[in-house]
Amino acid sequence: MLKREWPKHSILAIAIVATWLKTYITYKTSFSITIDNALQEFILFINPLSWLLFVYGASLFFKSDRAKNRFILAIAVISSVVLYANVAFYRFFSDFITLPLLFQKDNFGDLGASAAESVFWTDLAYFADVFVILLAIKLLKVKSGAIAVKGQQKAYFILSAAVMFFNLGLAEAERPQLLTRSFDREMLVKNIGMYNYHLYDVYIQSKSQAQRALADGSQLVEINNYVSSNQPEPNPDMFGLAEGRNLIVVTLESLQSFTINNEMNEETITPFLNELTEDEDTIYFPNFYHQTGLGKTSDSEFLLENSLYPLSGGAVFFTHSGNSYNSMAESLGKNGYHTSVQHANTKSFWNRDMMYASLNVDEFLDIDSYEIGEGEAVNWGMKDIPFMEQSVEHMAQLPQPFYTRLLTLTNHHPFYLDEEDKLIDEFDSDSGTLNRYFQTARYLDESVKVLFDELKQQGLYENSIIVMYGDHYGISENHNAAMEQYLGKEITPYETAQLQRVPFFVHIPGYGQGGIDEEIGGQVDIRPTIMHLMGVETEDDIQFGGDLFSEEHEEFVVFRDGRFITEKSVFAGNTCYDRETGEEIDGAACEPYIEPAFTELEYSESIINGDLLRFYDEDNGQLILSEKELEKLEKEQEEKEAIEVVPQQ
Ligand code: GP9
Ligand code: MN
Repeated sequence: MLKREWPKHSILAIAIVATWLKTYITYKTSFSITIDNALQEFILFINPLSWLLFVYGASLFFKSDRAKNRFILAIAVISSVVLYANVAFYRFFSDFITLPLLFQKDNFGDLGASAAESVFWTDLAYFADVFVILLAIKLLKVKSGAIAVKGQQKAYFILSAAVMFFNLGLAEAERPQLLTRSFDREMLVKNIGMYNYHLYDVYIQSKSQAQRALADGSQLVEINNYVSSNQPEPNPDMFGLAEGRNLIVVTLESLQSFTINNEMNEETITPFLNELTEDEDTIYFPNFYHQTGLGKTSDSEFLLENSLYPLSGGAVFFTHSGNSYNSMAESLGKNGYHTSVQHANTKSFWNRDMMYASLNVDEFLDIDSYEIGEGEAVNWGMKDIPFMEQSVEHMAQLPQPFYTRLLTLTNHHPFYLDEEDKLIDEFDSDSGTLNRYFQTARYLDESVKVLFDELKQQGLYENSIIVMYGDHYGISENHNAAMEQYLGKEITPYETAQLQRVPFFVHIPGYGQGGIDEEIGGQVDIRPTIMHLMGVETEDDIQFGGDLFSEEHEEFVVFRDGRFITEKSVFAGNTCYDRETGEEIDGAACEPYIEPAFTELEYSESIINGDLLRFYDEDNGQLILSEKELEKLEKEQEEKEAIEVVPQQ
């Protein structure tokens, strides 16, 4: 074998196969990547290939054998280092490396020391391909004159591109919108591979870094003026009503308002929540809208914590987790609250672990804080009922007063449920999704009842306030035909906009004056509404929402895609509708709001892209501007005054 002469590109071929197999074996042995079906396993198997074909293939451009081999070896070493760094990191943090993490290590303890502890000499196995290539170079007699003919090179790279598109195609089929929504590092590694994931990560991070570098504090002045002139005064009857109590915020996964106080084939969908709408300690908002974009649940969390709009493209939890924010968690934290989020899912999902650090959430109780017994998982993971039970157990251990957020999961697409948890029948349309949705919504309702019961049992109920909101729609427009059957009416752009209503409940034990509040609002209003109930002023905060209890609250809800709702109108599909009747009306009713809607979204977007809140001092509400920026502002002011003088002459 050693004597015979090997074909020209043997070293290249050996390198590709060796690194490919090593990477796959590493996936299987060193990370816990969940695989649900054969297709996912297949994608995982082929995903290292596209990158390896390209990068090793670059050796075809080298003229001498020596240079070519050195290049191949260098690539093998670099890719092994990248892979191994992830292995060592994963041992400690159960997560893959992402660039901002390398700069945010303060939040995550002493990275260096922990990394050193997770290194063993047997780890040399992760460099197995380097040794194989070295041996091959030393021992094999490869045919010389290794310059590839142009045609061959072309064929090679066409093949590499084909492999890449094949991989991406499969990934897209398995996980639609994988790159635009970029939910989870594990999902990315699983679908596009470790090496491509890092390229993608570098791209995303450098894009946001570039925008950040170009931004300066003076941009915040105009925004600050705009926001402060739009802040409604708190309602004195409600301000501080829940001061000092524990705050429990529940995210009702995919729950839309059409399920509340409604029936499906004569069965009640949400009996417990319906009861709450009539309860004297609860205020229920039926005209409340979600404002999320591609970041779905995480966007709703972003809106609620910051009262900023999420991004028009991508999930802000992923793209801007390194920014400065002035979150509700941070603010309540400063007011003596212990802050936490409880969610029985992997912590890297939606990049939550990173983002929560930026939002100053003290503690993230992720899947590792839950014991999932037999029969306690379905669909996306832990069932909501045991989740509620264990979350309340956690609460009993938390220092008080606490602010904790619970993220439910069972009422999530594709809405699967075990037989024993189906409390009502399926619906009878052509859409299995909608048919099952009623059952999972019913189950979610039951879990909320369990939450209330458990809180009472633990003695936590009286001294808490419970806020609940639907995060986004569960039934997309793909199911319009089935929805038409259920609602018994045609789904126009107006109806679609109205279907973006999600329930919003504020439950204050002992309040006694609850009821249905018809005020029109959106998720951007949650922060000021809650903060005022908790007795925290927000007049100096940079936030786009307003207190729903305030007499001055403006009824104007802007969706992330530019649609909007006002007291009189609904603007959707570029058409103006009467909000009450749904009839098309003269565009003049919507016209005055089109520009302001756009301005709000733009302002919010530039805060995020420029990381502008780093120029804002949340302790005194002052802007932090450099000398140069102050000069620039003064000059602008002078120019403005000069212009104003001209017409009077
Ligand atoms: C995942 C859960 C669901 O942790 O929040 O996310 P979604 O797909 O609804 O955005
Ligand atoms: Mn969700």
